[in-house]
Amino acid sequence: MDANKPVVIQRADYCAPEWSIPHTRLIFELDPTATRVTSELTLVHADREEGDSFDLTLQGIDCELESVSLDGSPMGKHAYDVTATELRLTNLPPQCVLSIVTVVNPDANKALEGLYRSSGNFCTQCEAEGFRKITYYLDRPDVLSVFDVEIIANASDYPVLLSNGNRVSEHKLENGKHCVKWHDPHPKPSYLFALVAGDLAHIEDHYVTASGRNVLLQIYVQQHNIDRCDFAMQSLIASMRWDEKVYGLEYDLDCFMIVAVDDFNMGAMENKGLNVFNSRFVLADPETATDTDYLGVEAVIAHEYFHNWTGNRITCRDWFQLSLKEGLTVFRDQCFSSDMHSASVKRIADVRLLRARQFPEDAGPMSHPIRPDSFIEINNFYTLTVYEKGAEVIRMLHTLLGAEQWRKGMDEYVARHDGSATTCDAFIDAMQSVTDLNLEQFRLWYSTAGTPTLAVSESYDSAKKCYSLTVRQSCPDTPGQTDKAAMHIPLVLGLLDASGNDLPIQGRLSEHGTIVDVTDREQTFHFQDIAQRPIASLLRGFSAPVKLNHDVSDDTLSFLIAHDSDAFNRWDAGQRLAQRVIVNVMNGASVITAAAGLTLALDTLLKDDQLDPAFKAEALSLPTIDTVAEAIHGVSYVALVKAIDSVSEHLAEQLFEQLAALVTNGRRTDLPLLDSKAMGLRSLANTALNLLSFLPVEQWETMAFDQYQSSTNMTDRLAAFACLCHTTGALRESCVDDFYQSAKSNRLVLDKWFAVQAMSRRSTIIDDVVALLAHVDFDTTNPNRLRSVVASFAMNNPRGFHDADGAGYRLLSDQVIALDKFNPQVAARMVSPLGRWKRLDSESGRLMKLELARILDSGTLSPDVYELVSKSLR
Ligand code: 0A1
Ligand code: ZN
Repeated sequence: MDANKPVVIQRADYCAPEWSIPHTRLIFELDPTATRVTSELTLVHADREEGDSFDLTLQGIDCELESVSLDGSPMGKHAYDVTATELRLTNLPPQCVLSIVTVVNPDANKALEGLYRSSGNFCTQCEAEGFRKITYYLDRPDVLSVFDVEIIANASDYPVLLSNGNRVSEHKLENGKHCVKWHDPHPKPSYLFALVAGDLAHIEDHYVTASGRNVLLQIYVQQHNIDRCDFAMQSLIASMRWDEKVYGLEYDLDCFMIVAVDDFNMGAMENKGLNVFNSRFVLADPETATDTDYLGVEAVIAHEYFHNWTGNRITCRDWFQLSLKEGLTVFRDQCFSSDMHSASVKRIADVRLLRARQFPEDAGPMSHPIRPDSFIEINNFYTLTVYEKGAEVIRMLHTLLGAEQWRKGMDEYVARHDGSATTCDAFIDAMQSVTDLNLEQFRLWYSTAGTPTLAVSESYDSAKKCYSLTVRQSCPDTPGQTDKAAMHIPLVLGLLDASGNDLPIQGRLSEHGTIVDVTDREQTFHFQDIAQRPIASLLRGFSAPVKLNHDVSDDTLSFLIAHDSDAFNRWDAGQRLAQRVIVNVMNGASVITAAAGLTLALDTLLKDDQLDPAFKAEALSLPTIDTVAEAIHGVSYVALVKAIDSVSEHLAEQLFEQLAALVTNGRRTDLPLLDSKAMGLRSLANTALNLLSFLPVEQWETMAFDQYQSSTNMTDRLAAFACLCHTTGALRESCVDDFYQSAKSNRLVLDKWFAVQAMSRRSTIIDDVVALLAHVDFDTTNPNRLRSVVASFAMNNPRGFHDADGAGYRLLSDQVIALDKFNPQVAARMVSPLGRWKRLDSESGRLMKLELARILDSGTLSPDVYELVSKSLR
């Protein structure tokens, strides 16, 4: 595509498809460099009563067209027109069968979209528009078809041949080949198609659904990973049970298969009945996976499984509606994880991610509503906004409706739309039909970009015993949107008396407190019969994805840290206090005075035996550099990093005894590895170790090294290794070698080896990263390996990335330029750290902008990278 003439797709231009494809038959003759795909489409025109000949345009890219036949007769080349992206046919009868033969080259496919090979096995990735790289098709989500698939391949190289739905038959062919047939009875769009073929091992289990269907569950992996799948299987079974219990939603095929592949652009893919996963979200055992990895496996397995209803049975009408399935499914997987573990710790983790990554996205050049209005490349819109803010919007609906109405609304949504492709508006319509609340204003969340701010002021009239809160909402301008209308924001709150008890207040109750409906630009809410001036706990449970401006004293924050009955707000008060301390130190305050209150609050928290250790770990973790940076215009990362280092060092000094005790004997080895208490204690001990690592090295190095050597699980081992990676000297070098020796036979562990080094605080970090990029085990064509170095550095190592002379920016842009030549999707995902130049101090901003310009001038760019870079430069 010509980078200067991008095609912009507009949501408003949506037209229903003229043709439907009630049936699709596919035959794959697999070959690494020349796979023949025969596609037989049964086509029906919507106006079949009104005419006898119609045009048809199918999408197809990078597939060599061998032949086309209509109702069994070969069509001459003059009868159709092939362009780089389309196959155009004219004069078709209103009902016909079109057979198309294409040849594709899986081995040449390094974009990992369409049909490709990973570790010698064939697999596909079709969302969003990858099916067109396999054959010509109406490659859009609102064309639903019943698929029959035949896979033919050499039986010794590819004994396992999988596709969607139920297995129909398998038979031997000549020349050592075999053929397996699959039938998927559920009509689906092309993006949910999948094929996998290879020499794979599997584990299996069974699940009997509530209505008695016996489902065969299989997880396919490369032979050497067969002992690392059990946790994924347990997670799948737990997800199936949860969806039945919480939503009454059952599985609908005779088998459910998961395949782990090493080369995958994203996390995983919900193809009907045949989920394909990045191996990092399937494989887990104590020697190779951290606690965070285990939680990731469980959450992603659940996410993809839940898509079976929210995504597959009910899919999106067009790609602008992506949040219809993604926001809803993320919300569902978040609820699942909070039911499986600590709800407050899960909520804290989700909000951390939102603040550190989605808020900057919403304030940057790519800011878009959860339902975007236009795009150049849809792959660029699989964003934190569509997924995570989308989930927050669903969570607000859940809060507003309450659990009971929410479930009714979901039942209604399923009843109305099962088996079809629909819209975000239709989802809200279903919810509206079960509630008396008016959801009209709430719909603005779907069309408004940017993070709203709630500015709150309070007053108390002791004579009238009336407490008043004045709330002003505003939303910053974002590209193409100014003067935004006020939104409906559920502000959940509690009022505390001087001993920290919740005062009774009138109003609708939610799980976390009383719901106040903020709907105007400015509104005052009065609370009567409040006997004493209360302390307000606002936005409990983070009831809306907004920034809260509530100017309270440090003492009030300390009070909330100690007393708030809402665990999330207890944590958040600590984060607000820490953020204040960091900013004050950055602006010249002495750390001793600035951090006194925070130190005391943390000291008290750590000594509280009643508190969940996992929660303590969250409280002890300072806000990330990017989260603090987000609040400062013209931020100097160099100054900010200095302030954070000095606050961290001070806290480590002050809390040394407690922190060291946590590291040396704060764990429980008598409990099962995944026991939540054991996990919480590990998290706390390792957070403590990380804080200690800000002290001079002689004060903690031995502790870390002992932990590295004696640990029996990857969580503790990696945490110690990560700390040692910040240092220089012999101990570090020996650990780097030792870890490498034990990691080199396992890709996922080797990724960690790369990642922790790319995230180190060493002053030589740029050279370190350059060396990692030159390492024999570095491989740019493997997205996980690439991310373990490049994304770890550019997204998780702000102190290295924002190197004062711009070397970090240059390093990233070099990678983007090189990667864009063969994997545009992943290249584009690396661009976002460069989009923040307007928020930086002028010199850093200038250097960053230069790199964006350099990418733009580097030659022909993919639409993916072109869209992000050109929008970032505006
Ligand atoms: N639908 C998947 C995410 C996904 C999206 C695009 C992909 O390739 C471009 C792959 C996966 C999910 O939400 O899990
Ligand atoms: Zn998803």
